[in-house]
Amino acid sequence: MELIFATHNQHKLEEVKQMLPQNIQFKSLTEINFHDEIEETGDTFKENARIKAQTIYQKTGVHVFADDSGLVIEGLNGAPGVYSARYAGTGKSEDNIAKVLEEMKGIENRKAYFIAVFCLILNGEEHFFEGRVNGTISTEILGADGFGYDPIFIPEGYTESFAQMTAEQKNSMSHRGRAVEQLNHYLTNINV
Ligand code: ITT
Repeated sequence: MELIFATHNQHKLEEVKQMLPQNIQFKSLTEINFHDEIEETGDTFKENARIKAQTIYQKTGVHVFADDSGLVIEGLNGAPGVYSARYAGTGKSEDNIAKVLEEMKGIENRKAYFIAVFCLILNGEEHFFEGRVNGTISTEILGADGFGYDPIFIPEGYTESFAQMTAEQKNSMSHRGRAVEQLNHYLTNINV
């Protein structure tokens, strides 16, 4: 079966590749030679996941899935949310992190969660899978691994940030890990 992962984010690609079993393989957008930006005009993770998956499905007619994800911070009324990738406006993770730490100054409630919504289009039909992980926002940068907001997110029950964990550790509890688990379960059960 041919399956495309509709993302331009190499980190997502690597994480999902590590998590999906060998028998489920996918092609990246680079491999299918698709380099255009897909405009994320939705107000929700679900809508944006659908937009990305549908854009590639309309172009190729091939089975496809997309991941829309982000960090939701209680004390910032849900920001950066669907704007996580472009929060500081530069597209750079360091700037996004700096903006969050700045805006969190003086805010006591540091609770947050990461969410990933996957949209799978299989035989033209849409299926959605969602994963979440609760945690808190640290007061400083912790660790250098991972990507995005990993250096400031400490998952519940731990003292290390995602950027201080191994990829396996992060994947075992992350929002994306949980969404991939469901995707895998679905694909395995329908025997593709
Ligand atoms: P694609 O749309 O091409 O998949 P993107 O990076 O633009 O790539 P999103 O629109 O879903 O993806 O934005 C997700 C952003 O949320 C991402 O750029 C990070 O800043 C953040 N994010 C998502 N998952 C994360 C994770 O596991 N660790 C750290 N930050 C994460």
